[in-house]
Amino acid sequence: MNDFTGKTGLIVGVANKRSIAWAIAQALAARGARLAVTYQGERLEENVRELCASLQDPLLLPLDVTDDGQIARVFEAIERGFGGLDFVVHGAAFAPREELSAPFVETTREGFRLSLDISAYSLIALARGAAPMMEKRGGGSIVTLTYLGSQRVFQNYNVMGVAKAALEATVRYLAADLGPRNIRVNAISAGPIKTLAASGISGFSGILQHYRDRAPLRRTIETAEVADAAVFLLGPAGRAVTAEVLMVDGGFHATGM
Ligand code: NAD
Ligand code: 0WE
Repeated sequence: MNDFTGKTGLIVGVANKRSIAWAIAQALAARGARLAVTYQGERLEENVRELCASLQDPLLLPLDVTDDGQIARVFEAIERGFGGLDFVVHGAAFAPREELSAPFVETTREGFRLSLDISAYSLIALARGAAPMMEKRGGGSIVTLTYLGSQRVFQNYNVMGVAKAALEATVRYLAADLGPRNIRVNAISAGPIKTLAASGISGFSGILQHYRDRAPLRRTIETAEVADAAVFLLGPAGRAVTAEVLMVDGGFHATGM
């Protein structure tokens, strides 16, 4: 059920070994998948190159998701290198640091634009690039990463919450659009994990402790647990699941008082 031998995938959102997208890449590679892994700019290239040394014949490609030219070149390289594509993992998110500390009402037009461009629009652009190659393979599966801050207010998550709400709606609209071509689109809503994207967010250890105290499982989650959910959604076990937001948060989302 969870065999990815002969399958090829695109992984976007690896910054370092703690990245959720990296845990997903490892889980897929361990099951036989061949991967194209992208890095955002030269600053991260060396890091990602070292990680990918452990993969079987990876394609390493630069990708800033705000750049349509780079997106086009990624799919050209995959067509040339792999001759097809079965899945995409989207783990790119960004909001300017100030937007995650100032009061939400102070959200700037440019901060809003950039946050939604990188964190939500990019899924549409990647799905459009991937769809023709997936269709040739008889279908495909796309997974993105989201957070409960899309549905509930978390102090300081601010415009990222708005971006994740847009991302989750994008999942549903893409699923409806691409479903007839047997391309599935889903999101995993992960509980908080101390990754690069979480570092420097003031009060993050307090958020982790709140989940330990309140989540039904009384603990936080690990990247490997998100990866197992991704393996399900990307592989044949998830073949009837699309337009879904799968909560992988120890049950925190269900708690009230
Ligand atoms: P991370 O910092 O390892 O990953 C974020 C990635 O986004 C980085 O690889 C970064 O290079 C990439 N990125 C940012 N701007 C980009 C751009 N313009 N072009 C291309 N890539 C760009 O942190 P992570 O926690 O692994 O985050 C991955 C995803 O998981 C994000 O969507 C995040 O919102 C989501 N998520 C994280 C948590 C958490 O607590 N860590 C919880 C739920 C969801
Ligand atoms: O999606 C995220 C964080 C994404 C993120 C992180 C940063 C930090 C560095 C986006 N943009 C930036 N910009 C930077 O300059 N998470 C789900 C993790 C997270 O971030 C929070 C959280 C949680 C959880 C911010 C405030 C409150 C809770």
